[in-house]
Amino acid sequence: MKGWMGKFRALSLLGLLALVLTGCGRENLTALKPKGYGAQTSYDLIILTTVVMSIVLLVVAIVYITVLVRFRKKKGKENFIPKQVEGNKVLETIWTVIPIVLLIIIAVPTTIATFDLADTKGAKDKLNVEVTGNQYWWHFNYKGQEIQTSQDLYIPTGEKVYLNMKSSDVIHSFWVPSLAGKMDVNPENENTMYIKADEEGVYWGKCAELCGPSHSLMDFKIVAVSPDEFDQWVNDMQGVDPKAVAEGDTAKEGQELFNEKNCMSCHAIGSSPVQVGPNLTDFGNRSKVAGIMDHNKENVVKWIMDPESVKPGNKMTNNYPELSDEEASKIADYLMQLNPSEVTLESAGD
Ligand code: HEC
Ligand SMILES: [Cu+2]
Repeated sequence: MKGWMGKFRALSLLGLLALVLTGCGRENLTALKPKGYGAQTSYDLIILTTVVMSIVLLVVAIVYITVLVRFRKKKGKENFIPKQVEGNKVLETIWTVIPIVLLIIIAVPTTIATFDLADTKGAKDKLNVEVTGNQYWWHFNYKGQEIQTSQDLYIPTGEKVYLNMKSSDVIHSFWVPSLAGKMDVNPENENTMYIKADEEGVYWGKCAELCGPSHSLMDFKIVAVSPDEFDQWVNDMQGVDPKAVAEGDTAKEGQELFNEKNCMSCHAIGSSPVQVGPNLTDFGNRSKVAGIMDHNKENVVKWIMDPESVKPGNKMTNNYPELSDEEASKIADYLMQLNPSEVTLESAGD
């Protein structure tokens, strides 16, 4: 392919790619369909700046094309020089003042939104959750509630929920595009933010800071349920007896194996603060295994037998005794039974 045809081809391919990629994204993983206060605020700013910039683009394009057409070299007028307007006070004033006005139109709402979204003064008598980012999963500790959980963060709709965020290892970034902007999660200092969901639903979250080989697999969910359902969920979670004996022979054996095989040194069931690995109190209620695989027994067994093949570099690999398929299957039976609440991702509409 030579000359302009080659360029044309590359260009049309690029255009096609752009078209196809705009189709990417999930309903509950996009900043362009805001479902919460922070995301709505950011979205409004995106629209405002896009409108202002489009007007600027349009005006500049019109002026540019007009000048190009009107003042180009014409036949018979090769030596014609248009009137010179250098130093024209009116023009200079116009193109100094208009950009200033446009910048003010953008800056004022942006500054107000920035302070508003960082305002955590109201945190005291609201729901506070301590969020910990870990390679490659998220932990949630409901302050003063004796509830610890991982992977899925349940919140009531219509309320600001305040997050105090830290990392146990490297820098991560907490991002639920449909609900709020990103927040870095650092090992040294605590960052704070709040989230507020308008509607019930399951909102997908991602780690947005490269944190290791399984960074792109560090997914989590925000499960927004009605305030009543949330109260019920809190009750159910607080009522969990970590020592309750599993139902059914295999699950019972699985429970014993879970205790024998060192799983407990990293995974807590109940409100114990151990968090080397995800808290499994409501593991049976989750929609994913390890945050990414479909939630079924087969995948639980797969994870227990070979976590490395699912999430390279995770901290569970090689840190527990070897298990047979049968043992893993029994443990999976036990873990799938850990479903303390009727309030689940399904009741939030997932
Ligand atoms: C050295 C600590 C450690 C030990 C011991 C350990 N795990 Fe894990 N486990 C982890 C970590 C860390 C993760 C999270 C991995 C990730 O997502 O990056 C995990 C994840 C899991 C998950 C997925 C949890 C979820 O929320 O989806 C299951 C299930 C699990 N482990 C079961 C077990 C079982 C069963 C045993 C015992 C045979 C065990 N683990 C032993 C650290 C450990
Ligand atoms: Cu991360």
